[in-house]
This record gives sequence, C-alpha cells and structure tokens, in this order.
Amino acid sequence: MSSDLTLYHWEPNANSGKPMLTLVEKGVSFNSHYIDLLAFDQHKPDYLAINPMGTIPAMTHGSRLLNESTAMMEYVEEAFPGPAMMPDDPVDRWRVRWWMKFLDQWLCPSFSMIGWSIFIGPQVRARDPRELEAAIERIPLPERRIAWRKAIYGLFSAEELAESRRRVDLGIGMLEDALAKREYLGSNQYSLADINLFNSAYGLPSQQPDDVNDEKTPNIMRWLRSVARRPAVKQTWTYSRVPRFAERILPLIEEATA
Ligand SMILES: N[C@@H](CCC(=O)N[C@@H](CS)C(=O)NCC(=O)O)C(=O)O
Repeated sequence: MSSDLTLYHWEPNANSGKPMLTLVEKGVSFNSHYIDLLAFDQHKPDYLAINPMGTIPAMTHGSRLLNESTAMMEYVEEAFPGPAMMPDDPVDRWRVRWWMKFLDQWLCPSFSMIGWSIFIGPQVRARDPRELEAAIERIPLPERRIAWRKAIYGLFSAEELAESRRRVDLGIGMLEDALAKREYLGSNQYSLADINLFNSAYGLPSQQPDDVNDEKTPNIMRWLRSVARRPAVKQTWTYSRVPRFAERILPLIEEATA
C-alpha cells in the first residue's frame, strides 16, 4: 500500500508497537519499513539519514520526521481522523497522560533493562567480538552505546537489576489496582495509555507467570485479553518476524477468542 507516511519499526512490541498500533486503530494507511534491531539496522547510514538518533521507531509523514514513540502516538491521534484514542473529559485525559509518563519514565525502562539482559544481549553475544565492538562504536547516542555494552557483555549490575525487578513488582501492583477501578488504564475508554502499556506488558503472563495470572492479577488478565482481542492488535502482529515475541501473545489471543 502506498502512502505518504512510512513507519520505521522493529517488532510490534514496546516502543515500535506504540505508533504502529495507534496507526492501525485509527485506520491510517502506512508503509511499513522493518528495521532489524538485532542486525543493528538502526545504526546503518540509510536509516541514520532518516533518524540521526539511530533509535526506533521513527516515522516520516511527507517531509516531516517524527520520532519518540509517545509523541508519535499523540501526533497520529491529532493528525488523522478515525476513532478517538483520547477521552474527552479533562481528568480522564490527565490520567491517560499520567500513566504514559509513569510508563515511559519509570516502569518501561525497567522492563527494558530486564529484557535486554535476558534476551537482547544473549542473542548477539556470540558474534565476532571485533565486529561487535565496531557495531557498538557506530551507535550515535552515548547512552544507547552504554546500554548495548551492558547487554552484550552482561554488565548490568546486581543493584540495577534488583531495582528494575522492584519497580516491575510495584508497577504490577499499581496496574492491578488501577484496572480494578476502571475498564481501561486511564478511564473506561480504550486510549493511548492502553496502547502504550499493552506493547510492553503482553508478555508478562508468560514471562512472570507467578506474578501475573488469573488468581493474583485478575484485572490485568481481563484487560490484557480484552486488548489482545482487538482486530488492530492482530493486524500489527502480521508485521512480526521474531517468533519468540509472537508466541507470547498467542495464548492471550487464543483464550480471548475461544
Ligand atoms: N524514548 C524513545 C526510545 C527509543 C529507543 O531507544 N528504542 C529502542 C528500541 S525499543 C532502540 O532503538 N534500541 C536500539 C538501539 O538502541 O540501538 C522512544 O520512546 O521512541
């Protein structure tokens, strides 16, 4: 499909999944450009010419470059018609933004650190050490260079990982409480806050089955299944190329449609 909008993304997961699911929910057509994070495509000259930060996702709309996944979701919400992904009521809008800030600044970086230490790092560790060092040196943002080094060489400290686990445990409790009060995270309406969270949380029942399950977190499970059941979510998964990610979402979708 040809469109003046191109989304540069990896898996429909975490940051890449956020603008992608927003586009699909709103029925906006876009060109999909898959950037293979594990092949370091995001640091190659072709992509740096589009997004000099060397991070994904990014989006071009005509001559505009848009990056930062949450700001991208808000852009899509405001620039295109289609179902509203923000509630009308000011206090509901505040709550949506509160949760997105909490997710972006506090909880998701901890999901990410754990994911990078157990999944991303081990995936690339076995490659030729010289090639890996050269690949790390090509990363434009110093903080991303540090994150890659820590993931590849197993250098996240015990304290850092313990703090991330503490935040994930606390965050799960906060989400369960919030979803006991309302159908969705920010209000009783599905919104950008749900899109934001879902893309980082759909793997929790398979990754942390002792912490996120029908007995301990019935409201998170209800919410996960209800979001997984959305046709737009299923559509985003057609862009996946890494089976390990897709396999985590399948049990949710299967139970939801059973
Ligand atoms: N705050 C940015 C973070 C972007 C980001 O760091 N994305 C990760 C993937 S989720 C990335 O590009 N990692 C690859 C790398 O650092 O090389 C956003 O929300 O878009």
